[in-house]
Amino acid sequence: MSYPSRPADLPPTVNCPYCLSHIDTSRARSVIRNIATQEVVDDVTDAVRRRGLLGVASYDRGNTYLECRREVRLDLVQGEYDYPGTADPLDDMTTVVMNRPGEDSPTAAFTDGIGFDDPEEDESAGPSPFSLADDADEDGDGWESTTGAQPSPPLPPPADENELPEPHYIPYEYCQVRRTLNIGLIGTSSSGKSHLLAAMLYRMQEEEERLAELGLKVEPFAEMWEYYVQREDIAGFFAPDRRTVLRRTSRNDPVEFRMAYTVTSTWTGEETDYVVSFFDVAGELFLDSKARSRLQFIYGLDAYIFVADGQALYGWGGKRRGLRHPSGFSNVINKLRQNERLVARAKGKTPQNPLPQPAVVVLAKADLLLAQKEYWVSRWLELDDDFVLKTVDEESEDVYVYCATNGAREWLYPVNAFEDVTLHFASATGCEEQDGHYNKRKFRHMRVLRPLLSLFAMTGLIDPKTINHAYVKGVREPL
Ligand SMILES: Nc1nc2c(ncn2[C@@H]2O[C@H](COP(=O)(O)OP(=O)(O)OP(=O)(O)O)[C@@H](O)[C@H]2O)c(=O)[nH]1
Ligand SMILES: [Mg+2]
Ligand SMILES: [Zn+2]
Repeated sequence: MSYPSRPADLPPTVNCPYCLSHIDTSRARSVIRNIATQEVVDDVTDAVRRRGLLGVASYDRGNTYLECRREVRLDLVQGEYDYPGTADPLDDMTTVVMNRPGEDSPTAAFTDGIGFDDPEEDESAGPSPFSLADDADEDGDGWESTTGAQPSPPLPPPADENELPEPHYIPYEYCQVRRTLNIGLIGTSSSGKSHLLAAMLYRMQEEEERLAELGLKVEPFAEMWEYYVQREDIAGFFAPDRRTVLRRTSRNDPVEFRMAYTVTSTWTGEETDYVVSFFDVAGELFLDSKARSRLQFIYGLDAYIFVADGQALYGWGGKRRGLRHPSGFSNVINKLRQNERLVARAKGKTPQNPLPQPAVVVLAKADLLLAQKEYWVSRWLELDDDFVLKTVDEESEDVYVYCATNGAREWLYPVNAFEDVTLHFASATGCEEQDGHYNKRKFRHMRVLRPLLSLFAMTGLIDPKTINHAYVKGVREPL
């Protein structure tokens, strides 16, 4: 018996959100995975080619994946595996200080890079005086450490630490949707990405009615929510009688979106379905020159959440005195710009400057600043205003001033780099952890939905006028 060469319920090609290749669906395998162990437990390629996803038992449809492996990729997109090494601009706009544990004064100053008000780097003007020399990127891999430190070359780590797993797997149902909104959390180790994401996802579940008022219907994508809350640490974080700390994200965790929603947007009068997915990887990857293959997904994101670590601010005497460690924002932004230039050049177009996607900067762990009664923070953080979106610009201005006057200009780098950006104070927990737990009485999610709703407005999932902005074109049009 001969079967159609590809599943009838998939287009001829599908974009892999992880390596950004185009997959030939007539050659790719379809498999069932055990979500807990992530092992492939069955091959359903034939069944899927005969009947599409209907060929799979209903209880397994949410566990069906399309396999992205080298042989089924129609192209290696620009930047994959053969990324040309180009020097990054020396981009640190903030004096970053490193403390020894227990100290509250700087022991070493890092870079003191370009002034904040400097114009955008001008490609046509040749290398910026702030650019690193071409040979600064010694391993030629296109990633440069922001610290300027020159450690002796370490032994090569095991391949799986840096490489995107080969093959990797895309949820089958994700391949069927036409519109996707891939959102990435960007920020260094321990900045609070995973806690912020968990709090956001939890609040999304809770706020069905108020989301509906904004014209949104939100449903977990496939069985993802069930699996997400089954994770031991997530369950402990959400349980009111436990409130345990989330585990740190391992650099070996699969680069797959953590959670996704099917979001139906209705404010235009028509119903438009999107799959909104969230990428949350180990922050150390953003500062690691070896991890570029694992980080390939950043070039395919439609929107960015920059997570600034409120705990990184040091000193207090009416004013903060800088950052303990770099945020990693500028590394990522420089990579995105570099990619934008390469892709534009390949297509004979002018690179888009600023970058076309929308972004938010979240000053996370802001509860720590509230505890110090810092005026700019306390003005906002205790408001229950997730859905009062008309004040987003006002808040953005305050966050901007706060960062600019407290030694955290580095956190403002996305403001110039992206087409549209809003800035927010938020706290995922409302209090600090102690011995792996949060104080159950103090624990609360503070304003975590607001940045996400602002992104939804900038991307047109809700009416951009709710935040008095225009629609940002960066979101990918369906194929
Ligand atoms: N006070 C306070 N602490 C927080 C908050 N969110 C996270 N933290 C703490 O920050 C630490 C790191 O949080 P994570 O969410 O794991 O950070 P991450 O950015 O995901 O880190 P990696 O996975 O290593 O990249 C944890 O010890 C948390 O207790 C917050 O809203 N307030
Ligand atoms: Mg994490
Ligand atoms: Zn892939």
